[in-house]
Amino acid sequence: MTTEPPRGAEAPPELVQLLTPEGERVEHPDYDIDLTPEEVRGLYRDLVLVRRVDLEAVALQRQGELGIWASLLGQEAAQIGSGRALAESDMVFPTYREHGVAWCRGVDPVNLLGLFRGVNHGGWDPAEHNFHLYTIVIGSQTLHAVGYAMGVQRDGAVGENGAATIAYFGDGATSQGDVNESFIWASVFNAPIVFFCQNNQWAISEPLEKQSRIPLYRRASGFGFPGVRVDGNDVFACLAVTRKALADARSGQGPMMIEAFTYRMGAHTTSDDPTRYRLADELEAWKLKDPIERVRAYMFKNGIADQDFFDAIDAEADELGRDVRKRCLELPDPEPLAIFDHVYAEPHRLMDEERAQFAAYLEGFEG
Ligand SMILES: Cc1ncc(C[n+]2csc(CCOP(=O)(O)OP(=O)(O)O)c2C)c(N)n1
Ligand SMILES: [Mg+2]
Repeated sequence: MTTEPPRGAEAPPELVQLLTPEGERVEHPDYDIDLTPEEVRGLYRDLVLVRRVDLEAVALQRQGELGIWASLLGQEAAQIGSGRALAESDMVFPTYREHGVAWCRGVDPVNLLGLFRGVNHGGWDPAEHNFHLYTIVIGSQTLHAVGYAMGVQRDGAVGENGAATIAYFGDGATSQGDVNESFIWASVFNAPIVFFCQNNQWAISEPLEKQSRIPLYRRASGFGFPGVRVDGNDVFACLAVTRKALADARSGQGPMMIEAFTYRMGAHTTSDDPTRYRLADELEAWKLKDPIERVRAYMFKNGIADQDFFDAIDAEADELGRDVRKRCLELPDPEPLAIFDHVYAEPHRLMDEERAQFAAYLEGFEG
C-alpha cells in the first residue's frame, strides 16, 4: 500500500468557509456575504425547524406511520444555505433527502411525509413551488434538470431576467452515468444550471474513497466548468457560494458545480444501520462541526440573539413537530385505484387495462 496521493490530487483541497465550527466569522476573498442580524436569525430558525421536522419524521417511521424516511440530520446548513440563495423563478431538482430545500420553497412538510407514508405519488405541485418531485433513482434528476435549464435558455430566460436551475445529488451519484452525461450536456450547451453535490461522505455503506480518487469538485474542470468546495456545515458559506453560482448561471455564464462538504449524521434511511459499516468516532468528530451549534455560538458572541430568542424558536419547533405529526396521521388513505391516475398525463391503453384488471381483483374481495 502506498501513502502517496493519487496522481493529479497532490494539491490540498480548498474549502470555502465563512463561519468556523466555533462560531468565528472568517473572510474569504471570493465569497463574502453581508447578513443583517435579522437574516442570521432567520437562517437559524430555518435550521432548527427543519431539524425538528426531520426528527419527527424519524419518530413517525419508528412508530410505523411512515414506510421509510431519509434523514437530513447534519445536512441542514447545505440545504438551507443553498435553498435561501434561490430566487422564486429558479427551478429545483431534488433527490429524496432535500427536506430543507423543500422548506425554503414553501412545500408543506406534511406533503413530504405523505410521500413516505405512501398515500400519494409525489405530494406537491412542482410548478407551484418551482420544486420538482423527489427523485429516488440516483442521479437521474440531473438529466431532467439540464433538459429543463436548456429549455429555459431556449426560451430566452438568460441575462437580466434570467432563471437558474439547480440540481441536487449526493457523492455516490457522481459515479452514475446520468450525472456525467448531464455535466457534458450542461457544459457544451452552457446551460444555466448549478450542480449542488452534498458530499455527506457516504453512499449508503460505500465511503467516498470508493467514488473518487480526487476531491469531487475537481471533477468539474474536466467537463469544462468551475467547481468549488464549500464547508457544507456552514450556512453562511453555502448561501454565499450558491448565490454567486446561481447569479452567474442566470446571467449566462453557464454551469458550476458546488461540492458541499458535509456529513450524514444519521442512517442512510430508517432501513439502514450505519453501526455496521462506520466507526463511532467519525460521527463524534463531525458532531463538533454541527451546522446549528456554530450559528448559535456566533449569535451569542455577537449579541444577535438572547436566550429568549432561542427559547422562542425551540417552542416554535415543538409546535411545528406536534402539528406535522397530527396532520400526518390525518392524511386520508387513497382509493386503491388512484395508483393509476397520474402515471401518464394523457389516457393510456395499458393503464386502462391494468386498472380494469386491478378493479376486478379488488371486486373479488367483496361479498
Ligand atoms: C440508479 C440507482 N441505483 C441504486 C439505487 C439504490 N440507492 C439508493 S440511495 C443510494 C446511495 C446514494 O448515495 P449518495 O448519492 O451519496 O446520496 P445520499 O443518500 O448519501 O444522500 C443507492 C445506491 C438507486 N436508488 N438508484
Ligand atoms: Mg452520500
